Amino acid sequence: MNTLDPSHPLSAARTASSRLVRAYQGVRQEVTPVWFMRQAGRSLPEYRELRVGTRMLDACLDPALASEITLQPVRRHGVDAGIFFSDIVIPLRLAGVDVDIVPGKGPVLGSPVRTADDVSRLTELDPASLTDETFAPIIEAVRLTTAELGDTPLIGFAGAPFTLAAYLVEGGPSKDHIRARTMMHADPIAWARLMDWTADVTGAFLRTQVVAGASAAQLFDSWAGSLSLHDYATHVAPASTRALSHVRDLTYVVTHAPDAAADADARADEPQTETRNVPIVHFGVGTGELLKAMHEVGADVVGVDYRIPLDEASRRLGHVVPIQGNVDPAMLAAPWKVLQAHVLDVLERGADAPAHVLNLGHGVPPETDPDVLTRLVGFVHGL
Ligand code: 1CP
Repeated sequence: MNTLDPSHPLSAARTASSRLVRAYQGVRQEVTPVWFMRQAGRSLPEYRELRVGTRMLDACLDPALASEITLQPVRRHGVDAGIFFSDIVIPLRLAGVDVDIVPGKGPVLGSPVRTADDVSRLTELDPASLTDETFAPIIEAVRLTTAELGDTPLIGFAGAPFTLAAYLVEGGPSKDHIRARTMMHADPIAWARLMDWTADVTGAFLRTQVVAGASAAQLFDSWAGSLSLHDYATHVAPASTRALSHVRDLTYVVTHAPDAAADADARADEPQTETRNVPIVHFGVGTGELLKAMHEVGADVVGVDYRIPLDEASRRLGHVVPIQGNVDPAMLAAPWKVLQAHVLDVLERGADAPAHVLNLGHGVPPETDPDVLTRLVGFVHGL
């Protein structure tokens, strides 16, 4: 167990009783908390303006810029959380991998990792080299951001080993991640080495954000939906557990005011303390068949994409897991009445789970009218 610093927003009781954190811990909130995946980014004119002339990864490593971009959607929409502006490939870059983000495309590798020798070369980059010094721009950006956010929690995130490996092996974005899926069967030993290395690199990135001030952690296994349940369980889940083990031990202590209604044995005049862990969310696209397995790798909350209704997702999770999702991003451009009816349906189905955080089923499409997101937040908060 590792207790967060007393100045951490969770320990200092700034975010510990926020709607988002409590919902992630399974306590249903009177008002459903809401945030949007990819809320910081291309749908906002103020983002596009700030990004002019700065490459994506340079923006991520500029603390003042990354912090400002993280705060933009919180100010504009009044969402219940900020998501740290960064990218899943940042820890790869900081570990020494030749990777860039090409505008309009996504992550592109200088040399793809296709053979056992390539894996050996990659894994010579020691994850232990990712120290606080290497992560300094991330730590500084998180500190600047949480100082501004006050009682609003910041969500830290990282890519899951499989999703990162899909980019490493393919060399860039791909449709079915077929080379990565071939490697896991053709050379399971090299694959396991690749996954373990990636787990430690991405896990260090996630831990850094939480220790620096994030109040929750989300692991994105965006492309896990291309896997069968068997392949996921055998060749992917152990590495995701390993990645999450970097944050699983992080705890904080909350102190409850003396409670007059406390049980008779407890000294009513003494404050009660309780140790809680930093909540972990696990999300993937098209992962209806994997929800239970994705919970079991060590997540507290499961993010659901728009392909499966939340009541069905909750049933598959045994009705005991808080869920996040799953407004269809396509609905954001539909007439308001249509979107409103869809959101009400999502909320009603989300009532099947112990707690629900409203989100999209995947990221905000770049062409989304930001005013629709603001209106949606107001609508959910006003219910
Ligand atoms: O030019 C630009 O503005 C770059 C577009 C962009 C942005 C805004 C990229 C390139 N990354 C990001 C930021 C980002 N990436 C965030 C923080 C902002 C927020 O969510 O509000 C997050 C959480 C990510 C995570 C990310 N990057 C994922 C997982 C989430 C998901 O959407 O599934 C993935 C798969 C990536 C890779 C990536 N980075 C960028 C792009 C365009 C892509 C996807 C490429 C592909 O389709 O394979």
